[in-house]
Amino acid sequence: AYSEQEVNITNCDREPIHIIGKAQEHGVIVVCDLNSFNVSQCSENIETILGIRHADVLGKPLKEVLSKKVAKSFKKKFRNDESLLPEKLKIEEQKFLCIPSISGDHLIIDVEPSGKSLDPIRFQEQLTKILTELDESESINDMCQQAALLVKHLFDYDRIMIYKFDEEWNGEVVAEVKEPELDSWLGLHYPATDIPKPARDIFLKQGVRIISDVNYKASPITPEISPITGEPLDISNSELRAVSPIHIEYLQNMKVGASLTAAIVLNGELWGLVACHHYSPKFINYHQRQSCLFLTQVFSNKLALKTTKTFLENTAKSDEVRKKLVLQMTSIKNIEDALYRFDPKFTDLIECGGGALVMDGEIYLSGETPTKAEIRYLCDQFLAKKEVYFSTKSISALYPKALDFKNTASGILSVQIGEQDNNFIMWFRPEAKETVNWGGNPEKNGYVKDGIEYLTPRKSFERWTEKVAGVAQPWEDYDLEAVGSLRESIVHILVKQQKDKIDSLN
Ligand code: BLA
Repeated sequence: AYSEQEVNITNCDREPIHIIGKAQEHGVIVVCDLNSFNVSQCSENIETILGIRHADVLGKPLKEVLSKKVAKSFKKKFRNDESLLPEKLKIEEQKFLCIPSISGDHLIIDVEPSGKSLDPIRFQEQLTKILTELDESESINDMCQQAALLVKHLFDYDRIMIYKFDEEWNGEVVAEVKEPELDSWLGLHYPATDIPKPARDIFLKQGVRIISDVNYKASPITPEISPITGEPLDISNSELRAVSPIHIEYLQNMKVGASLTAAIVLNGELWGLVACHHYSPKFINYHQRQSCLFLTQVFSNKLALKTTKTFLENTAKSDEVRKKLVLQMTSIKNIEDALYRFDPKFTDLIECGGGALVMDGEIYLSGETPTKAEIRYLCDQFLAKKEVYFSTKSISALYPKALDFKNTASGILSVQIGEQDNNFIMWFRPEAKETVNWGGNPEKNGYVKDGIEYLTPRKSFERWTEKVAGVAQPWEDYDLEAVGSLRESIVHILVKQQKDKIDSLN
């Protein structure tokens, strides 16, 4: 069973947030049996929100608990295999929205205040604005900034961030729009543990989520165990699902009162989040959350287009350089001279700090590099045992001696030329230095409770900074592509030179 005590900062991935068994305070979770359409479980705040006694609803037909209309519509759509849509509900002049989702044999209904209904013309204006403004942005950075501005404009949270994941699920704040009195968090990084895998998985499915009041009292869903399955109920599709106590502490440490989070998805994977903070409670209604979902979907589509475009542009740029290098190699004959004595050099092929050619026992350097002795040692002790292509953004993680030259070569991309000889072409990238700091932030450094260290984002940031010693900007797939093409060209030229030599002897 679920126990808060068992979870601490070292095992976040194991917290079973999908069966948390509680609802946020601003709405009621009503669960019913999809066979009988009788209510099987319900959050206890039904008394305060809908004025219905909890004891009176269990086992009752859904139509008697909510309304005939709502129950009939869900039932009909479910039985016809149609997708279920939110239904309006009015109880004593108060307007609610019943938002359905399905979990196994259960229908889960989030009953929440419907808020002001949206004027359809204004709604359409909003969507058009989203489309045009994101369309006009030039780069991915620009698009992130535009998206943050749009979200600020639409929902007015105090701080809007676009948070981007790296390949290990650490994240960086890449765009921010905020109230002027707040410190900027732009450029700050956080470790993957701040958003554990279960939380990321739910985002991928659900897309958008609010925490309306960080200091709320979660309302238990009772009975705790589903009478239908005899197991805890998976409520991960419910937007009203209560929040992990660890994440609540995290937000409380930041003095955040409410949040809105939305997923940015690229090629089926979580690329990043729109993360919004408010410094007091804040509820945005279902329709507003749908607008936010629309925004992130438009954003995701544009992101896919821009990413493809960036790949093609970089590949084209490298290909220009590769063609010139080929021309130099075919006219000069001496391959190493052709690669590093003229303009362009092999280091112009991709973005790097420097590079080395290791050819027939000689080493030729270009740009910022480790010493020749260090490179020779690296080739003999490490690279010679690797595949033809080798790349890493942190060579020191695999070969600790490399920390000595982290300022020139934390990242290494190398190709072997010729299978037997130890001939290599290598590109280097220096350690990516973190330039942003928390200057002037008066916040404390996290705290310890019951022997467990809990984290504030500031502490997370410091932990991240320690972790990235000896780590360079990662190599992109277009870098690998460019290096692969160059190798093919060189092999081609070498084979031809060999053949010409043999022909001239005959
Ligand atoms: C969830 N952590 C989250 C979420 C975000 C972050 C955005 C999703 C919130 C939501 O569902 O609405 C992290 N938020 C950030 C970061 C920034 C921010 C990095 O604004 C930076 C500006 N959190 C920890 C540690 C643990 C942890 C150490 O820091 C684990 C022990 C857990 N985070 C945690 C859990 C959730 C979470 C369990 C899921 C909460 C839930 O959905 O119930």
